[in-house]
Amino acid sequence: MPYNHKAIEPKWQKRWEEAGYGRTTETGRPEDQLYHLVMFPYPSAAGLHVGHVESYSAVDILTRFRRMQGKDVLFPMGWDAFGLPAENFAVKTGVHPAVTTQKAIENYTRQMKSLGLSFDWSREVSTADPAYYRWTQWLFLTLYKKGLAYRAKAPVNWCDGCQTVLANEQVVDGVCERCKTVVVQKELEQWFFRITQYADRLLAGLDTIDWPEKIKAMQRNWIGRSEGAEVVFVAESGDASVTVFTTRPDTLFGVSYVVLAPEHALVDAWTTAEHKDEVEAYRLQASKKSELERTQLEKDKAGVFTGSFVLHPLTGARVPVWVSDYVLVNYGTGAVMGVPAHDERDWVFAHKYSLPVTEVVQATVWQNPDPVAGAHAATVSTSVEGCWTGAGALVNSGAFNGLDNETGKQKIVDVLEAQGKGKRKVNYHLRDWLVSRQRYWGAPIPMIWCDACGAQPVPDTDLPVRLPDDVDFKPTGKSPLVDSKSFHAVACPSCGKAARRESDTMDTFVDSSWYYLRYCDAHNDAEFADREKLRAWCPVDLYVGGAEHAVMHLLYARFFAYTLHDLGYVDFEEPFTALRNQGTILGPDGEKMSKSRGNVVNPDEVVEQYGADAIRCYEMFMGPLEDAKPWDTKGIVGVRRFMERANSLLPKVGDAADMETIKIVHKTVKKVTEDLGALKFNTAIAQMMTCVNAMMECKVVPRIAFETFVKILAPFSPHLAEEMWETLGHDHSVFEEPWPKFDSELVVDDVIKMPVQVNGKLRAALHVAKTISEEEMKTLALADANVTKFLEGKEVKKIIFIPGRLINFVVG
Ligand code: ANZ
Ligand code: ZN
Repeated sequence: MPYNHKAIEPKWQKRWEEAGYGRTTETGRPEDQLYHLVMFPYPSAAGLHVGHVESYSAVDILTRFRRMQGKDVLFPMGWDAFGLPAENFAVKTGVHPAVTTQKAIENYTRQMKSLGLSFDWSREVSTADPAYYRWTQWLFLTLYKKGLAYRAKAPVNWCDGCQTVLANEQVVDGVCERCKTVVVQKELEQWFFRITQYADRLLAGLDTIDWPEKIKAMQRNWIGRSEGAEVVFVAESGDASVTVFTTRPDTLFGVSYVVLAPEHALVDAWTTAEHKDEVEAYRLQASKKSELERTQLEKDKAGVFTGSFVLHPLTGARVPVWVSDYVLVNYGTGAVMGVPAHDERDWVFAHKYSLPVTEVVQATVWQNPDPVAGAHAATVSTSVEGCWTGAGALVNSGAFNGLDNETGKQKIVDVLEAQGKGKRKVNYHLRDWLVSRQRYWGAPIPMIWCDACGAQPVPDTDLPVRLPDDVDFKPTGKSPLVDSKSFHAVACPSCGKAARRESDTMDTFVDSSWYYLRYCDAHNDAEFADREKLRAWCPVDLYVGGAEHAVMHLLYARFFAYTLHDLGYVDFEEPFTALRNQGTILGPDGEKMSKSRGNVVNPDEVVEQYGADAIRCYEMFMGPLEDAKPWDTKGIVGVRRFMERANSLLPKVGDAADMETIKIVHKTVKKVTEDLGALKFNTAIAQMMTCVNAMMECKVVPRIAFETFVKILAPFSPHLAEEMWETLGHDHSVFEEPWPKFDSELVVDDVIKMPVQVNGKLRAALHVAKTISEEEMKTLALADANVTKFLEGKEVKKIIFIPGRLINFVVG
């Protein structure tokens, strides 16, 4: 029986809106309050895509289910509204980003409502709303006052495409994550957040949260904890020294040169007159390269000699000092000891410039007690032949000869520490978060520059610092705010003299690092959120979104939570207790959906043709939530047919004492309840399909069974379920019904096929009552010829009996 989704879906959406369905009741019973969050979208002109529908539907289903279980669930929605696409559109067309963004938000809202998503719209937030970014600015100032926000001149990532600096996290394989322009390094003064101060805790916290291992691994890798030592090389002249960072102090006796990064502070002082021109030319050339070009292994490792020498800390040998751009100034100490025999980059470099290569770690099989592992170790050599980066015994290393290199490493550092020539050191690859952007469509950084007083924070009472409208959007490499007269002229809050506002805006990741807090108390204009409300809802119980946010958003949000915790604003450190990533929905051709491929499925069209209930259920039925899966039009037709079949049962509902059907529904309740708890939507739907098929066989479908079925269908297919519920004669919403319980007696099959094993091998399978006792089962099994055949002449040592599952005879 087809049903008219175009009539019933808007009807129920209107009723829910009127009844305020989705609004939290704030029960005040923390044990009943849950916080379900989906990553809020950037409202783009393209509208929602099927990937949004996937994660939003999943969490909507779970939320409606928990509400029926009596929970008060916070399930909010908002807009990550600042950002470059709207600004770039303004550059092209002159249409103000606020206008474009507002239009997009309206479209997204319409689409979300058409899908029957039960967000608590009373808590909607937009990061571009001054009432919101006022608190983003307050957060900036709070970090600033605690020394966690600072301005510094540093080599930073510059994207010529976006005409702005980028955070390290926004540079992917050397190119701008957004526009793919190769990112270059520039020395610029910028604003940073001191995320590195939290490196250790951000690492340790990962062990306490229920997140996908893959995401945790990416964060660990990004934080990049690296254990090693700093080693001091004193200049030959004796009046200066350079410190290097190495993870391989065991290779100290293999050092044949020291390399400084071209930007290293010692380069000028240590370059002799004779080498000045060459070094200068080299530095200029290096400054034009991207970090990608500098770190690629295949690249020719070029460098220049400074003319100076340092002394080896243990042997006293003369070691030449070179400059090369394969050493990065902003990692470790910006200086490296070159060990060509055991480091691939050093190997290439040494061969190019004929520097000595001394083997100090010998990959010998004999010294490994396990010959197999030893042989294996010897085969996993390196991509550069002759260069051994693995383990082995120390040779050419004086008193340390013969030690395995791990032991040698510790002993060598012990000696360096004892002689004051080095110390153990842990480094992190994580860099401080660069948060200033030279763009318009973002939250202004609330600082004021005064010639007399220097950088001054905007007083809290003057927040928000609003974005002006009199700007030219054309990017010039400077913030468009620089030229807004109305914006930058301001009195210094300290001395009152004429000063100017900071004209950079904040990275939009700052906006999105704390939005989940604002939902707890979206309209508070005295605080970013009330402490009690934060306590009631946070941390987020379940967060669902795309895996592409593994390091940026998810790391920044964790950093903010840790800082707010330390500053006494929140009780928790980890913001998201559990995280799940939805898998990518591919086009019908199995490829990533893209405009150019023409394989994009537009959710609006699917809703129009098949209905919101059908797209929700179909996307959940496609496969496990976290898997990538291709769109299949036949699939959605099948899901729609399932709902029509369910609907077609209505006229058959009546009084019948049909235990078989009642049992199937109980089994379905059990399966759906358990599957929802585990976010296994696809198998829950499969069970409901089985249930409908069974009911199709009935002459009369017992009312009690059918009503129970409608209740469990409701979270998945809310409109149709409400309509069916009404047709069944109810005048209240099905969502006011408690989630059905199953009777455990009714979900067991009475007769099962119990396997009989002898020494774990299957020898028979007998139809028996599920509740059969061990004694009875033993008797039956021993009456089976195939079992006795295998027991003959043997002693039964033990009988393993798992009630309802199996019996196993262990014989000797
Ligand atoms: C000597 C050595 C011998 C090294 C050897 C490796 C193998 P991670 O794991 O990333 O911390 N290094 C140190 N600072 C660097 C910089 N600023 N730019 C480029 N390379 C730098 O790597 C640490 C290793 O990378 C250090 O250990 C150093 O080279 C190099 F057989 O020191 B090693
Ligand atoms: Zn860019």
